[in-house]
Amino acid sequence: MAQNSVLITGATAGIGWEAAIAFARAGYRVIGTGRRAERLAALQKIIEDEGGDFTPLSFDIRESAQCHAALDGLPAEHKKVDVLVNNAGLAIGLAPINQGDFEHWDRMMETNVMGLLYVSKIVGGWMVEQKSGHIINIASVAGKEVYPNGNVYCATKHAVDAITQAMRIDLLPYGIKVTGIYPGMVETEFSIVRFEGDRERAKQPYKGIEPLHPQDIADSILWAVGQPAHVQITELHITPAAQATARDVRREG
Ligand code: NDP
Ligand code: 8X3
Repeated sequence: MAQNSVLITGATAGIGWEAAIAFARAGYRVIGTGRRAERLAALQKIIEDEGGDFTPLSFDIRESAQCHAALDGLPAEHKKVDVLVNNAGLAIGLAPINQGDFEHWDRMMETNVMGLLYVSKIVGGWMVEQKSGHIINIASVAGKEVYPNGNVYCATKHAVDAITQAMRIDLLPYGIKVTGIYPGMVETEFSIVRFEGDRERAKQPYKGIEPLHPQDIADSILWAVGQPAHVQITELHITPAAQATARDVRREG
């Protein structure tokens, strides 16, 4: 029987990294993307040392030409993708709308929305041809709620939510499942990126709570993908036990 395969965007860190390892351990052939080629090489070594199969694909998801060149250039056997995990994304900055930074806004819009669309069109096109597949979009609690100073990041994740719902309709005729995952706080490089390398500030959101670990989200993705053929998980909302909404968090101490 042919080996199942998964393509995960943003596999160089956090949720994508853990998902790549989890899928490889579950026997999937993994294609992992991200800009940092050296991280992809390190991930490849970890997976191959465990006997898994990993293909690194380094490109900037904001650039449609790079998405095309990297993905179109894959050998035909790698274009049989059973699962696409649209995970690459970021928040940059946390400022009221009147103080926002245009460059930050561009980066979030281009990565979280346009990048996801470019990859979905290309890989979704392969799935349409094969009349099967499962697309997992990593949205966020910020895709259902807004919070102070989260304006544009929340807008991008609301867009991911809308795209997820729309894809589920458009891809229905082809037997392609679409799942949206809406995590609360997960401790990854996310806050380090948001606060532009300020590691002390990046620790603040997780002070006094046990946040989600990226493995928790990886496990949830695997669980959604592992359902029987007739079952589609449409949405998974996952928060730390200490978080009720984007703004309601119970902190110890
Ligand atoms: P990390 O910062 O740890 O990982 C982000 C990943 O996205 C990296 O692999 C990074 O790769 C990739 N990425 C970012 N920009 C680009 C780009 N221009 N081109 C290609 N790849 C890119 O964060 P998380 O693991 O936490 O985030 C993963 C997803 O989960 C994001 O969509 C995020 O919005 C979402 N999320 C995160 C939550 C959290 O609390 N952490 C909660 C809810 C959702 P590289 O830099 O090498 O290009
Ligand atoms: C990341 C979670 O609450 O920092 O999507 O926006 S949050």
